[in-house]
Amino acid sequence: MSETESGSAGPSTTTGEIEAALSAADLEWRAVGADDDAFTVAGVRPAYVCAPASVDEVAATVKAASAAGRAVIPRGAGTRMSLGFPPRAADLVLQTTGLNEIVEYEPADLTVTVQAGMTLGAIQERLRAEGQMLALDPPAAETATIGGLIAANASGPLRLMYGTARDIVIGTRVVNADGIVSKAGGRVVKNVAGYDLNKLYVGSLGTVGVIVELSFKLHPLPANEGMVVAAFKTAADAAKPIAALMRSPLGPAAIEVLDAGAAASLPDGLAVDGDGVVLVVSAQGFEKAIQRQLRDIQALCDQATGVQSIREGETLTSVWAALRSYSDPSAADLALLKLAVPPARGTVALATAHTAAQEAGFMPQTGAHAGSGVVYLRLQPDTWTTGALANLAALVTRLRGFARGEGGSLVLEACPLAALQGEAGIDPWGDAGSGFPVMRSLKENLDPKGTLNPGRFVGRL
Ligand SMILES: Cc1cc2nc3c(=O)[nH]c(=O)nc-3n(C[C@H](O)[C@H](O)[C@@H](O)COP(=O)(O)OP(=O)(O)OC[C@H]3O[C@@H](n4cnc5c(N)ncnc54)[C@H](O)[C@@H]3O)c2cc1C
Repeated sequence: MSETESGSAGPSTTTGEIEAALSAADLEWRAVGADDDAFTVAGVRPAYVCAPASVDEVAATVKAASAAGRAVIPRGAGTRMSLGFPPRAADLVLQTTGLNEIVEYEPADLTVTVQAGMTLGAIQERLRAEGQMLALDPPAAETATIGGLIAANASGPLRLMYGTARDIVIGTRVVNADGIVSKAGGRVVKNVAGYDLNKLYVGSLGTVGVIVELSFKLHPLPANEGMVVAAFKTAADAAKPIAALMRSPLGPAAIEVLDAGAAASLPDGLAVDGDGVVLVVSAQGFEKAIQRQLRDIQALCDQATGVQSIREGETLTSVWAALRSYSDPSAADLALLKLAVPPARGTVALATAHTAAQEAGFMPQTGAHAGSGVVYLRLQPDTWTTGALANLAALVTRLRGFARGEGGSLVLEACPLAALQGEAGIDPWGDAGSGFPVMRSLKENLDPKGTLNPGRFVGRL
């Protein structure tokens, strides 16, 4: 694999080998022009783009690229392509959007198998007709492909109730780095013999295989929903009802906390200022159970400066939009830091991130899936000056130290390209710890030529 063009703005190869290999396999592709940045991956412009229309074509494409010793960048809708280091090489972008069909749907079995290029929005629409859903609610759900979401292990507020992708993926069909198609799991809920490779592919960032098909277990759509929205003077005040909720048998669907910056996108009348936070608790299920939950949750919020229950559809929709937007990585010139800490420390992590960001000169927007211990910090200064980039680097180091001290981690999920380069030189992933030699060995064995997304992942795998 050529590394000469690493981080360059131009095409990473100009040789004809890959053209010859793709043409020999009777595949369609196009060269990327010098002024075409639509497919640029973290500053590296690919030489070619193709959009295979079948699993066989994906396999033939990867095989051809591998034979030519060229790098393949899998791409869905492109909503999370900024995640990770710039690739060492990006010869061919392989778009999965041509794989957009439901392969098999059995409502009675509560399972579905879909092609990886379908959008989550299109999948949900089909399932909704049968009163069912795929229990994943990441940002950009309407436009993101299911393959990309699973490769990035994206999730949202409902992870508290349903878990994340690893809990609902039951089968994965993958084109491996040599172009061979392989399958893990299948269409029944208990079906894995040997290592559970499904778990490996989830969150592997397309570095060990191109996901072409996925099977999921499904959930019924909740019959009804209500929310309690409560304002508190500080995150510490909100921590008390959260701890009581987590110990209770109430089983809320989501427990979210937003600082003043993130709460600004809530509907009118729900915002706070200064160090105030808004706690949002969602209750889903049967009507009587919801009424009971809302009453009990409100009672737990006795320290709140304001509390209300929301049952009305339009306001619920607006609150959900705000809850999904604070972790959306797709805005331009955004730095998005994701901290993971034990759930009981979620509000402490939120307050720590908020204060540290202010001290670094930023106006933070901070939101937390507090019941899961996941905190997102959004920073969008007017311009990313050299000073702002240096402040970001120092902030990442400081908060990574904090998260590690809590037994957790920090990942930089989005940032301006300059933050990964030059003096700022931020590592978006951080130290993978003692498991890293095993990860490296896996990558070397599954992708010995470095064909798939080379250099993007943890430790530049
Ligand atoms: C070195 C390292 C250590 C980590 N340690 C922890 C930890 O101890 N605890 C923890 O909760 N989280 C940790 N993370 C964060 C990582 O986000 C989780 O492991 C992740 O798998 C679970 O978070 P999530 O479900 O919210 O996924 P998300 O945050 O939505 O996804 C991020 C994870 O998915 C993968 N990924 C990211 N972007 C893409 C993409 N575009 N395509 C394919 N894959 C992608 C990566 O594997 C990354 O780890 C760590 C990440 C790294 C890199």
